[in-house]
Amino acid sequence: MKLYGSAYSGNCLKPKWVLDRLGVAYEWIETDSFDGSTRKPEFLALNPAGQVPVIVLEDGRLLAQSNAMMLHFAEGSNLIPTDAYDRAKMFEWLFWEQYSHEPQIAVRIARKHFLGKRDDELDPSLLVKGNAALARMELQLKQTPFLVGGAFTLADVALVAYTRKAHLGGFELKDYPAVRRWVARVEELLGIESALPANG
Ligand SMILES: N[C@@H](CCC(=O)N[C@@H](CS)C(=O)NCC(=O)O)C(=O)O
Repeated sequence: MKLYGSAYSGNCLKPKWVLDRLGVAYEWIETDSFDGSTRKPEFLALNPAGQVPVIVLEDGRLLAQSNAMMLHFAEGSNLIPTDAYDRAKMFEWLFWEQYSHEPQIAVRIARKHFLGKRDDELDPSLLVKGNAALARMELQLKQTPFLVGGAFTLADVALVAYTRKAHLGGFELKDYPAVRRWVARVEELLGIESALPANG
């Protein structure tokens, strides 16, 4: 399998982490989403949306969208709850991540950290809505060790991707202690280096 992604993109790391955890072999093809690579005809033939991540499966079929990719790879594993309600709660977090978390937190990280925009050049609602998303997670993680109760699921993989780097977007994780502890817990389970700032 060939996984096209950028090592700087949380969306791309999500399916990578799942494949690594499940011990599935694949080739990583580093693809920059800022330098025009995802607009080239050969890339658009893989994903007409012009976005990474996208994967070419062993039989040549294509799959894009980080959460769809994770769900495909994790089918039948303990990253997806078997209980129907818990599975639906996992989906609740996955859909929420794409609508209420990633568009604020990942976008602010991209504009501030990667594109070097000053705070006064950024849409002020990104900070407000991003903090609201972190507060929503804090509320849950004060009560349970993972987003879907006691089990580590794809909801945690999806949401840790940008939460662990939220400080690069100007968010203060020290204001969300339960989220901060959860990030460390999930990073350890994924076997990845801590991205949390020492004091932030
Ligand atoms: N909802 C998509 C978002 C993918 C996405 O936004 N990819 C970015 C990199 S993180 C990209 O390729 N951007 C280039 C573009 O949109 O032109 C997913 O979860 O896979």
